[in-house]
Amino acid sequence: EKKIGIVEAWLRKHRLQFTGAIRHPFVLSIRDGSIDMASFKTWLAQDYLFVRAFVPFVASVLIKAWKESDDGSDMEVILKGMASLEDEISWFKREASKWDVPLSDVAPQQANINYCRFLEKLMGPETQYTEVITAFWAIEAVYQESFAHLLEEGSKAPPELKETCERWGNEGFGQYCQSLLKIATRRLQKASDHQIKRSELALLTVLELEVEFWNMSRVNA
Ligand code: HMH
Repeated sequence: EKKIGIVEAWLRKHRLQFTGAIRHPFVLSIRDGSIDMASFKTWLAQDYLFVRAFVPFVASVLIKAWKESDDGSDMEVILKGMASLEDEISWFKREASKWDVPLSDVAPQQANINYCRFLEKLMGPETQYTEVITAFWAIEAVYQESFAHLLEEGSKAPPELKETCERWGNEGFGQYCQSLLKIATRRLQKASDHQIKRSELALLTVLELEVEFWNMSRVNA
């Protein structure tokens, strides 16, 4: 079995699911400028809760890298990503106060609860590094691909959402995603068929959960 470029092969195989996650109507509504700000506020509050739950998930990936990785530089990539979440949480708080979104009374919606439950499963000791690093890359890559599209030519994204688009669409974040992809690809090359299968399933689960997460903001518009 040829295992080189396995993630790229999966993205080709699951192209519809991937496109569904990175070209969601919510994201496209930002791009064409038709976005309803109530939807944006819902997304903002829910994503704040998600990112808070994402911190312990990334911490668990870091621990697995330390215990299971054959390459010491993995830990540095993950640590950098984890450190940037501190700034991200501050940004959510600033952005929420700008839009008068009270973060203290936000209750997680079902799609958010489901996503966080999946993260918790990945955090467990029974889930191996190869699978979690693949899921980690996928989670970051969906946001990177989604928001980078809003910075590209032809985007009519409202100026007040430019900062949001740049947060995940910027080139540095893109390079960070490439680093995660490189780690995942390296691990998958050495993985058992069982781990490969599980990692592919984790990717598909992330894509579904991301679509549900975007859907959340539209339902409450
Ligand atoms: C739902 N997926 C979701 N929120 C995020 N902030 C990211 C991915 C990227 O970290």
